[in-house]
Amino acid sequence: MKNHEYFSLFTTIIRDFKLKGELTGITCVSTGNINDTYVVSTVINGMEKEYILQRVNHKVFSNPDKVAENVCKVTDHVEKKLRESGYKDIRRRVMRYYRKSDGSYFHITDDGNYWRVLSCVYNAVSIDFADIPHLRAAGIAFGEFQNYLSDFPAESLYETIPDFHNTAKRYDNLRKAASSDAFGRLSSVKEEYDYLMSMENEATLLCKLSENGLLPHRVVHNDTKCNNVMFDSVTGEHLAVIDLDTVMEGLVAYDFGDAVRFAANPGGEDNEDTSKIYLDLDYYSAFAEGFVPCLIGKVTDKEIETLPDGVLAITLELAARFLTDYLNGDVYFKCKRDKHNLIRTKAQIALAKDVFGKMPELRKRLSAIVEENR
Ligand code: GN1
Ligand code: MG
Repeated sequence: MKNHEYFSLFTTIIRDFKLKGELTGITCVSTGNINDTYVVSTVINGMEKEYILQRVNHKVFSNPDKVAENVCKVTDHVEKKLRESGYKDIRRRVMRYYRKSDGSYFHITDDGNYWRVLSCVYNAVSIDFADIPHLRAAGIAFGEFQNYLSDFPAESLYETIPDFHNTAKRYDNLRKAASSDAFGRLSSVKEEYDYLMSMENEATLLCKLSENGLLPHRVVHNDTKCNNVMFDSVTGEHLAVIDLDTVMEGLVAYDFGDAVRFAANPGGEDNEDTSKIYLDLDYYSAFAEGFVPCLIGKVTDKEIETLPDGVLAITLELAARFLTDYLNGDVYFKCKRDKHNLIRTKAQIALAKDVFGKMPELRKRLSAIVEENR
């Protein structure tokens, strides 16, 4: 779409939601791989107010209304917990969905796209490459989020993406994509495919422990990239946890693992130069120092002990998902470069190899944090 088309669409959406003020500016947030996100500015009586406008990818989230219901149940619950804890500035600590006057959550365009409006946390930033203080704060944000949801009725949540972090199923999907090889790409990715297959036991370890009743399922965030935490732009303090579309039952180790996978790799998730990719142990420690103390006494010892396994499992799982999408012809993740899914696969594999070599150190550092906080 051209600029003036966005302007006209967003003006229509703002009117549809009966938001006050005139649209004055649009900024695209280009980091997401699934939904399309924009920050829009409006002005009313000389005062500026920002909102998030987001197109929900309804191929990935096939039931957007159910996603909205989930998110609202979760944000209501978190809000209640924040109030009970005596927080004052609630609007900065939890994001909200706007509803239309008929109660619905979406502006649906003639071409069938679902647009929603979310509150914008003021005087706050989201950070793709967090430094150590921000990472520690992100750890606390996701740890507290976990605690707020510890008594949330899991059965009331709709499964927005079935088997989202079922690594065994993700591996099955990879095998299926390889056996049909619909785009003739398998021969060029044999090395990556073989490596992932050789790591299947490590990747599925936590799923097996869970199947055997050794790790409980809890309501977790499921997409704990540090850019899903808003930070105060001046103090760096953590504010709202955002991107709640995948809040579902899952394993705590995957929330821990995904946060570390994303934030403790200074090379970034899709760096073509894999020599830049590694797990920075101090970044790992910083996140763990924020996250783990929130969990102690609230989750089982086995859950704590297996947190490092989550880093390896989720990195392998994401590599498998990227490679599956590459073999399937790039239908799921947005591709912003040629062979983007293959580049992402290689980056995640490079990271998984480094994580694998550092597992003893990850366990050692975790034990030290646990000892200090018991
Ligand atoms: C997707 O769109 P984004 O960045 O919030 C994906 C996550 C991946 C992530 C990798 C619904 O999240 O699972 O970890 O890309 N979300 C979905 O960057 O598949
Ligand atoms: Mg997300």
